[in-house]
Amino acid sequence: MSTEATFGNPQVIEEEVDILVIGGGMAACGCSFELMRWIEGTGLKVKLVDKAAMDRSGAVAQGLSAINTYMGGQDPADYARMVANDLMGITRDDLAYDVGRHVDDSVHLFEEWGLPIWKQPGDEGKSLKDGGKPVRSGKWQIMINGESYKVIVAEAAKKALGMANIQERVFIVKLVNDKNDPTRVAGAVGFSVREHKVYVYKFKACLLAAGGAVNIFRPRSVGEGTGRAWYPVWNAGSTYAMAAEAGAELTMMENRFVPARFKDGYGPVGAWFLLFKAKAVNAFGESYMDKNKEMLKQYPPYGLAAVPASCLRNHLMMHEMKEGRGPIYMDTPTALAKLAETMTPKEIKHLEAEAWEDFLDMCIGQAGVWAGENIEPEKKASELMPTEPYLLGSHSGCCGIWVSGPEDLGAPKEWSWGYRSMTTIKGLFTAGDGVGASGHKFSSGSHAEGRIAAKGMIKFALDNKSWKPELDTPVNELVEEIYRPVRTYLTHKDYTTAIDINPNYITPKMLQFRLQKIMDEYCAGVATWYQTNAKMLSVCEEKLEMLKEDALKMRAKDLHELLRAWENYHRVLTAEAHMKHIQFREESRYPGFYYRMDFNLIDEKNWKCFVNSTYDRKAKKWKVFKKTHVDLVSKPTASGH
Ligand code: SFD
Ligand code: AMP
Repeated sequence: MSTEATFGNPQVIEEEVDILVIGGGMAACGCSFELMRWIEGTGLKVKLVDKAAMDRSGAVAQGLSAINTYMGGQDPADYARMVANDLMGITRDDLAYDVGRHVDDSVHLFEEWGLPIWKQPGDEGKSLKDGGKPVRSGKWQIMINGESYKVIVAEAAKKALGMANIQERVFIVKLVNDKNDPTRVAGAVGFSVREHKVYVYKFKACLLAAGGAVNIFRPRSVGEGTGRAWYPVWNAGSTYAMAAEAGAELTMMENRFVPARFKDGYGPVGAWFLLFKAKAVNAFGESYMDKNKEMLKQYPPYGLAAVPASCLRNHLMMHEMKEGRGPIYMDTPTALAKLAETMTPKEIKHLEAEAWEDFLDMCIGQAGVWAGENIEPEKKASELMPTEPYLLGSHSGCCGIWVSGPEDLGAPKEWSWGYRSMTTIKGLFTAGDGVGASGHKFSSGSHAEGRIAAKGMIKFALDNKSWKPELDTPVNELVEEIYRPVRTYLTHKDYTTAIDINPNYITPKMLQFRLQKIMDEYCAGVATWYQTNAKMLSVCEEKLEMLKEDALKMRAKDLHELLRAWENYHRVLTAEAHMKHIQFREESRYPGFYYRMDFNLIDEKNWKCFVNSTYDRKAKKWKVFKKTHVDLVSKPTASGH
């Protein structure tokens, strides 16, 4: 019999390292770079595994046109206050402050590695580190020529790690707990998306930084646009699902981000609002932020915030749409005309080029929409639209995993348990989209947070140097589980003449449609204008239970479908966590992101708290509970925190 690896008979590769980095995005690149700074002489072995190719993997794949978190001399406590305000008061100020005090160093490194950062006239050629003044689009954001941002950041990480310690195109399916201690992780298992190989890693510590969750809700894009989304479609909830299954405590999974975006292409709006000073208007040219500002008074911090929270901006916008005054437009012609008032014709041409470059640097599809619809932004306004919901912890959202924070910021003792960035499961660390209750890190903050986690991981690995990981499940069982969709396909494929139609299995694509429909219609998606209630949520719960059962019957006719099958499995579990948290929090904390119509208010007395949860992998049950929130930066003090 041949021993050659085939589709149904993968080669199994087992490897033991000290530290495994799962993901190759901003957080993972930051972590890798920092790990290698401290590792010399320790004898620790590191490996990074990414489902894609690091040069273009993750949210920064297409590039970005701004770095949204850069202090540049501002107080990290002010930053932590902004984060809390934008996320309606419930964030971990200790985590946000820690990112704030470290983030600039990452940005300085990006520039040193070759990322072009816009400078004020006269400061061109002077680096940020040497006092060069950046072009700020907003209080915290700086402009970059960022088409190759990810390539630059990945190059530094790859150089630090060495290619021998990097495994690309391997999708990690699950973490494996330790045989002798269920509160500890000992390994991770995944498969190659190019070859018939299953990889089994054992380790002392691991960073789980596989991004946020996209395509859980039915997207607005249909037909030929299907697959177009704002956040990267390859962020499939792996971080949250794998952490939950390993037993880690999640936090704020009810939170989501519904970005207002340029319609159909999902082009980001930040540069238009902040750099070009454009206004968003209803169909009659009225600014809804001015017109509806009284509506802000009923929400904390009761009109006191300098900039209303992202969800509240949506809330005011949707009011116009629901009242019949849509579509909503970004008034690009007025903004550009105003800026052009004091410009020479050459400068005006440059300004128009910048408007295009904003999209060409990070969302080429939107430039495609402009070209396809004959939109010249200086002449014609563009429609804006609130998108389908996204789950993430690094952008303007804060769902994620509950982690150990810094010890020196006066946070409650129980927010810190020895190793910074470790989850409630021993040896399991996270960063970027993985860390809950502290959004607005963006690309730079995620990189910085990866670096912060690296130090905690080195400490943990050294403190446990003689410890040997032992998997709680035999390797052959793990391999069987991962290849189940393949077996299902091979066993049943000849039952019918059309391989997509078969009573014995469901295709990953169909399962994804089903998940998206359930979430859209019952869990406050676009179908119901982001509204739900307890009754709808219990229907959602029941349907998700059945979907979870059927998920075990997904088929994989090739390696690509095997990837899709496991991505969907992660999506279903993440969606379930989201639904359970929304069900538990009996208020509408994020108007404009979602509404519990049966509790359509913010209840500061009962719900100014974190909502956390754990998942029991064996019983397949969630436990959801409150956790006390403590404000660490509510009032500015002389020391800044
Ligand atoms: O315009 C597995 N972001 C912006 N940040 C900024 O600083 N400025 C901007 O301009 C930003 N904008 C923006 C942004 C993102 C997107 C998509 C657009 C516009 C269109 C946000 C940042 O990009 C984001 O905060 C960080 O990238 C988050 O970092 P991180 O590391 O948490 O996630 P990642 O970079 O997506 O990386 C995830 C990695 O995991 C891999 N992966 N590997 C193995 N097994 C699995 N099961 C895996 N699942 C995933 C991925 O391949 C990837 O390497 S704007 O909107 O404001
Ligand atoms: P976006 O392009 O919407 O992802 O936003 C990029 C950055 O700009 C983020 O830091 C946002 O919080 C910020 N931002 C976007 N729109 C506004 C706005 N209208 N007012 C203030 N900040 C904004």
